[in-house]
Amino acid sequence: MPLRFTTAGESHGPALVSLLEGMPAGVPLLADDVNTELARRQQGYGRGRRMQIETDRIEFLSGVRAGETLGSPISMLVRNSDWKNWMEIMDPAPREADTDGLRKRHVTRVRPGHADLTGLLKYDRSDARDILERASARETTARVAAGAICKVLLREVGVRIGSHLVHLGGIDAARPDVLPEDLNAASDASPLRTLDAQAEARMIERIDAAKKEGNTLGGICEVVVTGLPVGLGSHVSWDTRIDGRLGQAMLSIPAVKGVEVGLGFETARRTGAEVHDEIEAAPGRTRAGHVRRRTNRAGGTEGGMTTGEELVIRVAMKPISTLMRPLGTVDMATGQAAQAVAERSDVTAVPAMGVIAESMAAFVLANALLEKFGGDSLPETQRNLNAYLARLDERVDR
Ligand code: EPS
Repeated sequence: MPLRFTTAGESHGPALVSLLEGMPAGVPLLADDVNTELARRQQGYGRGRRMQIETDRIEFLSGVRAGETLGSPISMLVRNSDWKNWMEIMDPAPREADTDGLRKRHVTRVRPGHADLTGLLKYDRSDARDILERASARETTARVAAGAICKVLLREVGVRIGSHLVHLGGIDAARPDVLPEDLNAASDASPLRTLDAQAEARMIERIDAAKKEGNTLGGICEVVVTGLPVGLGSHVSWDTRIDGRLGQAMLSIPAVKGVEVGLGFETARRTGAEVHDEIEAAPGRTRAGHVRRRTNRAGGTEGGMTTGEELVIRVAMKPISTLMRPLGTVDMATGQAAQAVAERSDVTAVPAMGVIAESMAAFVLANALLEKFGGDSLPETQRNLNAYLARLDERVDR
């Protein structure tokens, strides 16, 4: 894997860390390129109070100098403003025993659907805070930071990633046949990141009602990538297939339960003639190999490789598992039936999930790009890509 990233940090600890290795030198990079993406992730109607406390911003700790990447590991720090309210609870120093005050804050009434219970059993802990602090979707801040840099690399080679929300809590948004040229400019203008204003109004009512009920809502976002060259990923082995790699990345996002590429599950219901995209010559479409699919039901991949058509992925998120009107559970301290803990949370975070899905897609695609074209500097990567594109051009000139 030419590109790797890892994250560290607890939700109410001092900070989050994002470490990205393998980015070529010479990629123009400003803190603002990352901060803009972090701010996008913090948006969305239905978020809780925590998003008013935090204004996520990175500090580069390494890997960037004078506005360009150096080719060395890029590390970024995002401080948690809320930490000051959690310093005693999150203190790493050893303590003899928890005070009564601290013990009262133990999480033992584990939430159905959350990592609380399984994590507590697996890691042999008595306070589920030891699990939930890391299971928290706060971690996705650090993913978006790494993904933002991958997006810059992709932008430099003509690839753009956007997303929009297509479903929330039982309400579908209409998807326009032709998406706006700048997808994110259009979707970010909506409080739910959807392109259907009528559906948006109904979704907002649905969120308000769920909030009153102490309930939560899930939904679906669509990620769209344009400008990809044909041939990222490979058919040759299970773990080189681009759709498999995208699927893994998407399913690793907290609360994501399903991923579709193109028509996805619908392909299973149709005949072959209704599924496969007919191919026609299209001189000038270099990145697709001078052909066009008349339709794009495949969603931009065939044989585990990008086709050069738009990549279209749909990502489904379940409702958040912290309900203000809690579900029944077992208190793991006493073994008695109980109501689950109701920690402050969001009614829905589906709009934010779209931004996280973009970031994960950016990482997978940047990785596949560097795998195919390599390069220790951005100009070298670009030269290698251009040589490949020139070869695709030669094939039509024959
Ligand atoms: C989260 C619970 C809430 C969310 C949080 C994810 O945080 P808190 O417990 O501090 O109120 O706001 O999301 C973020 C902090 C974030 O940055 O997205 C959870 O339990 O997963």
